[in-house]
Amino acid sequence: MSAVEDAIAHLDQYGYCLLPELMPAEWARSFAERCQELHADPQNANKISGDEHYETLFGMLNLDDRTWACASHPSAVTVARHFLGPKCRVVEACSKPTQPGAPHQALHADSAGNFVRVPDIPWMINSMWMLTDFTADNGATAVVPGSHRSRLSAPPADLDVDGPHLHAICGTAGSLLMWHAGTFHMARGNRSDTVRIGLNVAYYPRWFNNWVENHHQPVWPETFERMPRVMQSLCTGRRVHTRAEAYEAPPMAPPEGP
Ligand SMILES: O=C(O)CCC(=O)C(=O)O
Repeated sequence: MSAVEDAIAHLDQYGYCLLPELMPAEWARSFAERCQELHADPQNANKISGDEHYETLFGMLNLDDRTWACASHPSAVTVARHFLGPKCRVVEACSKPTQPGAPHQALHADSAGNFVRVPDIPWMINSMWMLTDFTADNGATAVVPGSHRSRLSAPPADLDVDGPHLHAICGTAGSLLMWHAGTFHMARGNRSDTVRIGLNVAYYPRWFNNWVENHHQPVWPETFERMPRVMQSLCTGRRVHTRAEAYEAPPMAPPEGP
């Protein structure tokens, strides 16, 4: 089996897979440095959520073209298409630094909050490019293997995040972690003295209503124009500047009962 076929089989069985060293480590580390500058730029403040420990900068497809090389990497796309179909798309890419002193992120599944019971087919394949080395001490993403088969939209409240169910997925800069959205996961706390930076790229099937993720940024028309064909073929959503233009309006509150 090829490395990608192995990765697909692993993701199918355990809910995640690791593709080590897909990009040169120095390339990834230099991209990580740029991510830090983008987080510090006041022009991007309206695209950032989180706090001083763990920030998410949305809209990376518009902010740094290296994002495209990650999002359209043939191994990543092969895995995403295997689970979501040939027409799946890249909907968002974000930079996620975990600062020294950060506590564990809350354990969660992705884009599952609107399901009463999650479907038994994948509704999203998520991914994390390690732009710095990921270690158990500096905030590596941790997963609960097999939890994608639970059909739960959120982890059981009593699951001990410091117990044996959580596996820290470690790798050198340039490696790629991919997971089924139903796999319970979190960024571990950062007990080291260096920042951990990941580039998160989210793949969705076209039937999914991406309005549910309320920070996602659309691909700008001028970004789309500059993209190579392979990246354009993965960005088939509306090319606009604001979320209001990209996604349908939030639903109205249900009418009062009699
Ligand atoms: O930053 C991480 O390691 C985890 C990211 C995450 O939980 C997510 O993108 O849903």
